[in-house]
Amino acid sequence: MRVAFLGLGIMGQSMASNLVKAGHEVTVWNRTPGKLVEGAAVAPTPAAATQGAEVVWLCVSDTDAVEEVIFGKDGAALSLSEGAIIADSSTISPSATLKFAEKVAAKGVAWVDAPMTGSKIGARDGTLVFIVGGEEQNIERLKPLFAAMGKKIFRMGETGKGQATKLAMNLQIAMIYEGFAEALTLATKLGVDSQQLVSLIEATMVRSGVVEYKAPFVLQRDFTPNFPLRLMHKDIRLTLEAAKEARVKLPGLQTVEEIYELATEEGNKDLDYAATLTLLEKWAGVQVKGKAA
Ligand code: NA7
Repeated sequence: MRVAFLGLGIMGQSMASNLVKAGHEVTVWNRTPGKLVEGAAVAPTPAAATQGAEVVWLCVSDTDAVEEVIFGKDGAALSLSEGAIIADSSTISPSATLKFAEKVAAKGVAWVDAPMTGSKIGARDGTLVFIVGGEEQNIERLKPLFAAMGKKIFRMGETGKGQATKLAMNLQIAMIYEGFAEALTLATKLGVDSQQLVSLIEATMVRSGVVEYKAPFVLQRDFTPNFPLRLMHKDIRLTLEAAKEARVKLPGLQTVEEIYELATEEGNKDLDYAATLTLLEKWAGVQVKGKAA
């Protein structure tokens, strides 16, 4: 398929590369020039990349970035062909997604929201899980592309439902991790060995995919970003906004948001979100240690 891929960040660069490897004809664009994908053509603007594309795949930071890339100066909307599909793997506002979809529908273009989970390793290995909203027939057309970048697709309903579900998923990731970080901090302060605590967690119903994934990094104090704190913070804010629009109260997440705010003030926004632990450690006057540390 002819694909314009817009946004070559941590996730987008690997995703576009996997599309090329699967034999698709890919033209890439990134706001900051110089990011390349072997085997893909490079366009100077989103509009130029979109010329003649059957699918425009987006993977940029946030709602404003999606708006700019599609509807801004030299945006993709200027050269969308009738019958094209926009697939958006950025995590953005569900209500803004509906507005954007309505705008491009006037040009005969469909919008599929396709945020994903699986972090940079999943993007690199083509094992992402896509959480998708849109018409079944459009998702069907995108299947070869999904297959090149991921291992599973969950269709959650019409356009917008992918983003809504992604927020509900990240809400849990953020809160489960904070629970783990608080438990580690308290246990360390009370003199419990953190490696032993992790072994116990893994042997009991307290275990979770989040802890299983994060514990080895945390115990080695490796906070290099798999999923940067700034992006999780963005998702937490999006979730709180969506909850406000829907008149849903999320008091637990509200508190977690304050921790992210403070972690950002501490200068940790570009570390992995696991680095929120360091704030708890600072308050408690302890440092969690693993066997290897
Ligand atoms: P990164 O690595 O922070 O990459 C973000 C990308 O978005 C990168 O290509 C940026 O371009 C681009 N970006 C950011 N703002 C804009 C604007 N205003 N216009 C155009 N392009 C922009 O994020 P990830 O790849 O980890 O994640 C991407 C999304 O997937 C995000 O929603 C996550 O929550 C999930 P730059 O190179 O800075 O010029």
